[in-house]
Amino acid sequence: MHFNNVSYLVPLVPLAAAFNCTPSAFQSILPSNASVAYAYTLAAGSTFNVGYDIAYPTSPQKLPALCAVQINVTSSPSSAFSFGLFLPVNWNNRFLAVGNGGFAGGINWLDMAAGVQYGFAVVSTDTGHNSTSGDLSWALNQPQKQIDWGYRAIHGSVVLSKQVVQAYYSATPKFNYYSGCSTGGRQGIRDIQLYPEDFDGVLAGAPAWWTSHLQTWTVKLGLYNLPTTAAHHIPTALFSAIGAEVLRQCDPQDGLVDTIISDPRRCDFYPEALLCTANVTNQTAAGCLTAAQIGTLYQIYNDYVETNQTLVFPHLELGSEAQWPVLLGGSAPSTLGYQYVQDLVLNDTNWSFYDFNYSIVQLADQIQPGNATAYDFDLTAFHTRGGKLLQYHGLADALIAPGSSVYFYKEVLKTLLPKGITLDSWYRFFLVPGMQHCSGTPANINAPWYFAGANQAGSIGTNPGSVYSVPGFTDAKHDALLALMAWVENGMAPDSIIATKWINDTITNTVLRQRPLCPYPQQAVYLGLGDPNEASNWQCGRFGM
Ligand SMILES: *[C@@H]1O[C@H](CO)[C@@H](O)[C@H](O)[C@H]1NC(C)=O
Ligand SMILES: *[C@@H]1O[C@H](CO)[C@@H](O)[C@H](O)[C@H]1NC(C)=O
Ligand SMILES: *[C@@H]1O[C@H](CO)[C@@H](O)[C@H](O)[C@H]1NC(C)=O
Ligand SMILES: *[C@@H]1O[C@H](CO)[C@@H](O)[C@H](O)[C@H]1NC(C)=O
Ligand SMILES: *[C@@H]1O[C@H](CO)[C@@H](O)[C@H](O)[C@H]1NC(C)=O
Ligand SMILES: *[C@@H]1O[C@H](CO)[C@@H](O)[C@H](O)[C@H]1NC(C)=O
Ligand SMILES: *[C@@H]1O[C@H](CO)[C@@H](O)[C@H](O)[C@H]1NC(C)=O
Ligand SMILES: *[C@@H]1O[C@H](CO)[C@@H](O)[C@H](O)[C@H]1NC(C)=O
Ligand SMILES: *[C@@H]1O[C@H](CO)[C@@H](O)[C@H](O)[C@H]1NC(C)=O
Ligand SMILES: *[C@@H]1O[C@H](CO)[C@@H](O)[C@H](O)[C@H]1NC(C)=O
Ligand SMILES: *[C@@H]1O[C@H](CO)[C@@H](O)[C@H](O)[C@H]1NC(C)=O
Ligand SMILES: [Ca+2]
Repeated sequence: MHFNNVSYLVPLVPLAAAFNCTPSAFQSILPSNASVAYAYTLAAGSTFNVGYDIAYPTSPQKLPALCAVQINVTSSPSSAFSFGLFLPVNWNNRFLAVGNGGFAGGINWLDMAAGVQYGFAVVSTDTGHNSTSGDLSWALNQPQKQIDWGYRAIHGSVVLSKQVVQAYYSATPKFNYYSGCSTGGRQGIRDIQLYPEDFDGVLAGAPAWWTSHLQTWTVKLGLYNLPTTAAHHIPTALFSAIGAEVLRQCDPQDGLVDTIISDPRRCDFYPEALLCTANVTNQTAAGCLTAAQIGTLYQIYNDYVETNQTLVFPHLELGSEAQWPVLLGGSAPSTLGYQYVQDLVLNDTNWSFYDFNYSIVQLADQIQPGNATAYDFDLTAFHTRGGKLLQYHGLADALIAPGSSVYFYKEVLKTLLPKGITLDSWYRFFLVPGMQHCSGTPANINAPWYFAGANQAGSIGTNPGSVYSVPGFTDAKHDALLALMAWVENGMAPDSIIATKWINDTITNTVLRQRPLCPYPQQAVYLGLGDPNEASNWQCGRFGM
């Protein structure tokens, strides 16, 4: 079936379920703090009707035959979380947990759908609240709900759903995996810090790991471009002109003019090329900036540092401009930033983001709301139990600066190398040139970005929920989750992952480009001959090493 061309995976052996897919059957195996909301079977080809889920409203289609279950768990006198499970009839003997995004309070049905299409028994939690990604009001004076969001709901649902899987199939999952991006990336990393036994392999994309700094930097970043009446404010209408100038200067600096900036950090960008000349009456038409606006550019492209160059949060990269409207385009910083300060740090919804200063970051560091920040760089326990961590981050991500992933990798390296633990055999990190936050690439960039990371299958193709893996390239060379499995199960470490770009991101169209992603600090180097849109004409390398 799904794994026919993936020889290292065992063939699917359909197991008879130990009991029927009914609420009472599941209830009978659960502890008293857990209650079954529903359990029913879906025939192959069905749509799972999500009903009302404000965070993940899309009902996945064309599912394999499965048992759908939702279970609620009381986690404290003032908190509860819920989780959904898809238990396929044709089970691949493996367990997968998928993560969330932002502050979304809901079950990630689309990522579950991609997981169950492979044959995984798959779980997702609502993280203990009910909200859209950008609405943090649920957290005000709710420390227990914050803890559910921070780490308890993911761990609790993993522990309980492993028990459910074991009972339902009368078999222990052979391997346990995790895949998540953004908050999902944080959830995976936080979980292996606190509970190293939970997973054999973790795929963590664009991790929002540095919560106390990331959310506060989000305020700082928004403020760079505010108020909208100020001379230094850059209207969103000018972002594309900035992006075009960055591309003009930085694309060739990696040696190949191909609309892709392979390594933005090696570009010596000269923002003054954007300065308006005399007598410009319409800046949008001229696509130019004033000196004050260029000052804002310098802030955006530079790290947020405090006294003595103390790093608070890394900068956005050159080439991220197309996604700037999300955090830099409004008349206020993103709610992901200022509501975090209001609802989780200060407990004061009257606080004005214009009063932001560094003491807020220090307070957030001290309180650590929900203990969400994944700041334990000592991953020894996860390494020792044989875990594998595969991390990635898009270089055109303007929601979470990719430098925060680089920083995390280096902190783990600095922590473990002196203890005699090298990373290469169990932890690799891939930067993705031209990819935005977790998925996608601007239409004029067309960078290969698809490798079946979290959120990706659900954002491509028609019939949401029906897509999984990399259609046409269902193997460990192209699919990051299969690459992780090959690493965990067969010791085949990913020396590269080939990312794919279809024309117009439509999987029924032809492939426009494929290119390898490389383990940090390597990058893909064009061999100088042949079609640069073919992955085989590239190799991973490192200038000067
Ligand atoms: C389970 O939780 C969901 C979401 O909070 C709620 O809608 C549902 O009524 C709950 N079901 C039970 C049986 O408690
Ligand atoms: C639910 O109850 C079980 C068994 O008593 C306990 O081990 C578990 O920690 C509880 N879960 C939560 C989230 O409180
Ligand atoms: C979530 O809240 C909305 C109101 O904002 C409500 O209509 C819906 O039923 C809630 N969903 C769950 C699962 O509790
Ligand atoms: C700008 O406009 C002024 C007034 O119309 C004119 O004197 C001047 O020559 C113009 N400068 C340029 C560079 O076109
Ligand atoms: C400025 O130029 C833009 C883009 O050409 C155009 O859409 C806009 O209407 C112009 N504004 C004014 C005030 O003429
Ligand atoms: C900055 O560095 C100087 C020189 O090392 C030191 O005296 C001072 O205390 C530092 N200030 C802060 C705020 O860390
Ligand atoms: C806000 O409330 C939390 C408990 O929910 C507490 O830990 C924190 O210290 C409070 N913040 C301030 C600034 O008092
Ligand atoms: C916010 O301000 C309003 C009006 O001044 C006041 O009634 C309210 O108590 C304040 N809320 C907090 C959390 O300080
Ligand atoms: C920083 O902000 C806090 C909270 O608004 C305020 O109490 C404090 O005085 C500010 N500190 C400085 C140095 O401005
Ligand atoms: C937060 O997590 C750390 C481990 O990362 C732990 O040492 C600490 O006790 C936790 N703090 C709270 C308040 O739970
Ligand atoms: C891609 O999208 C563009 C713009 O919508 C359209 O003009 C073009 O025909 C599409 N190409 C294909 C192959 O679908
Ligand atoms: Ca280039």
